[in-house]
Amino acid sequence: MAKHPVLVLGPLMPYLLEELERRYAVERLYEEKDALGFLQQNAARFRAAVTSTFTGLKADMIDLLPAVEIVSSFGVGTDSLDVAYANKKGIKVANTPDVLNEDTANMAIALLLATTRDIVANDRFVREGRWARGETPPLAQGIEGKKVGLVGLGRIGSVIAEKLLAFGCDVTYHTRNKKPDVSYNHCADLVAMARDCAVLIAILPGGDATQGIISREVLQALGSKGTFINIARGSVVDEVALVELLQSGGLGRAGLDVFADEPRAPEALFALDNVVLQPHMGSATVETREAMADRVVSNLENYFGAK
Ligand code: 8YV
Repeated sequence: MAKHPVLVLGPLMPYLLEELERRYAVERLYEEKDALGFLQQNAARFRAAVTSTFTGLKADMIDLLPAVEIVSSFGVGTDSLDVAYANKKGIKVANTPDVLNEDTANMAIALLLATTRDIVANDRFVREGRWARGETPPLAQGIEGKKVGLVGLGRIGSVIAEKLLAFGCDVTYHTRNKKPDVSYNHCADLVAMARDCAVLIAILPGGDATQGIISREVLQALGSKGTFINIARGSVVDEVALVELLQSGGLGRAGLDVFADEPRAPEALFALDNVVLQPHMGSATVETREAMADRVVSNLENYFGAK
């Protein structure tokens, strides 16, 4: 049987491209010099496309794919995908949930420990010879017994909560609606929760509904001894306020894996010792990225298998 043509909209990890090529007649839109011309000539051939949270799927691209029935996306987040518009046009959009829960939760824990224990600043302290010269770094902060507030308690948030229990943290969470099946304390007022917590961890979806939800007021309530961890999306926090408060000491520490304008992180953060920065690495382990890739493929296979 001839292989189904599959249009890849943006760059993907080599493992995923190989797995796709094994099964489908893959064509790479992002390598076309004249992508629009290519689509005008060829779009009618593709019933399936592959994208990622990084490449996204905007309404104007959907309009250029008249024969596509399924878009399989690498990543769990759908904030860069216009799912509502795709669905309206009869296109199914599939993502890669669950397989990245553990590693993304581990990134939250890694940032929490790295940030509160000043791991990166103290690494620099040793390398710069300051320890050898007799200097003493300031004391760090412990997390045992501390109240940690999760902003969001979805699939990844729930895994973070379980891991926090092992560190002796007191877990509380903020979501629009209280979850019926969890025992953690629910806090409807995010500012009040921040005031009460030593640490706030953002793990909620991006998009219009959550834009700027971690406001200046929330960060101020977390305060000069507080730690903010973001493994969600840069869009969920007022980044200008975040930078200002970290510079002034109005907020104690931050561990940030995501930013408003990736791949750029605010340069003002680079000089700060109270901040640990990561280039959006939450799901970026070999194991998890391969599992995500397998999911992209199985989403297509299930679709074509069911047809
Ligand atoms: C990305 C992510 O998938 O899944 C998500 O929503 O943010 C990441 O795991 C990754 O950066 C690839 O686009």
